[in-house]
Amino acid sequence: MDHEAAFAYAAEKYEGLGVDVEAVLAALAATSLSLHCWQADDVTGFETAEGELGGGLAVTGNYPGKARNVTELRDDMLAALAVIPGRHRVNLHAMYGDFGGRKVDRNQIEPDHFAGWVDWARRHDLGLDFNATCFSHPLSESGYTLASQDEGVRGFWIEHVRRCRAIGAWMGERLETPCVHNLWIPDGSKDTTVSRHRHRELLRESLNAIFAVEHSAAYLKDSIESKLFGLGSEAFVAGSHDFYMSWAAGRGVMVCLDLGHFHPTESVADKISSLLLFHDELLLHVSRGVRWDSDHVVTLSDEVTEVMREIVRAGALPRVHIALDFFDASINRVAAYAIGARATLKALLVALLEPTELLREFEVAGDPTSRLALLEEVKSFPFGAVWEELCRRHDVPGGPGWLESVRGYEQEVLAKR
Ligand code: RNT
Ligand code: ZN
Repeated sequence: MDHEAAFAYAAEKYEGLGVDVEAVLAALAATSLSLHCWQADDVTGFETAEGELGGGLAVTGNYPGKARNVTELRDDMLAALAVIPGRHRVNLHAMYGDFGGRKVDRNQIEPDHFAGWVDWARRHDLGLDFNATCFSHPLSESGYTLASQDEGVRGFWIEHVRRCRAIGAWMGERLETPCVHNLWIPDGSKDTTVSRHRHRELLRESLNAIFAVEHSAAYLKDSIESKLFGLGSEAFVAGSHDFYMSWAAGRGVMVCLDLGHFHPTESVADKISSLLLFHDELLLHVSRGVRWDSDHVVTLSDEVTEVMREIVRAGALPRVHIALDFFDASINRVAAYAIGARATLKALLVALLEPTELLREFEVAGDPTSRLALLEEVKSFPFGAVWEELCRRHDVPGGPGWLESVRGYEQEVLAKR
């Protein structure tokens, strides 16, 4: 069967259940992922001092072709974007500034250091998102930054994050699309601390000081990201989910749900409907933990699909920002982007193709038998043909053919590094 016939068959099946396939394709095309720059260089960044990756983050693998500078990293991201259907955004970390070989400490960064990124983003019609970098630095080695008991250390990081938010707002204004600034800090302790309350009190003070500076919501959207534990912060993490959820509520600041930052049996999908009732918007870090917060490349899993379903069922797709967060150095890094981004979009497609209205009718009519039967049946519906149609409309290979283009780039560019 050729693609046209396969798509027509698929569309007919979904439409038979009341799903508007054209509307689904339009909703997908209107959704941008935020592609994280740090997969291309194993979370290294472009600062002059060769800092070790810290903050409990670890990248394993030594696949050849890691991006070594800003030009290589941009080229790699474009190579990835070329095989991802739709229009997307790029997510930067403060340590990826264009510092021109000069030592610029984190409390000295300026919009100018990101002017090259803004020009590049404009040329390629990409939005930019931003992150303060509160790890891989001598002043984060104690394990504490914004929750530190040392006033000097805390002051340094408050200044850094303030500058990052200002840079984000500047990017949003320049590119005429609000920049999502996400704040994640590594703060915590390897072993039992008797100062949980004190550290969290200090973190609250730091956040109050940072967010006392207002930026226009048209340019900047703020988010704070919790975590459960990290390497070296197994016993205590100051920025827990409870802490940030409480701090953010009513303040117009989003919480970020990273799929790797919860207990392995905890459902992140189940959090969505609650959070959406008390927060205007949400940020997702789509990641894949394998036994722990391992940041594996995202795949089309039940977990990711269920998160997408909960967003779609709540009618909240425009209120949720979808960013990717993984780093794998054991496979081709450009392919890693493509695999993770395509899987995330496929999960969203599956969610959008759900015959939710019909399922709700069964539910309201008190017919859980039909509800379960239909939920099971649609699992084997031909969503692949709709995916291929999406790719065709965006001039991107629908099937495994995308890998040929990435392999070509590997031969021409990556292998020569
Ligand atoms: C760390 C957080 C955070 C980082 C990036 C590099 O556990 O997930 O989002 O991965 O900021
Ligand atoms: Zn994250």
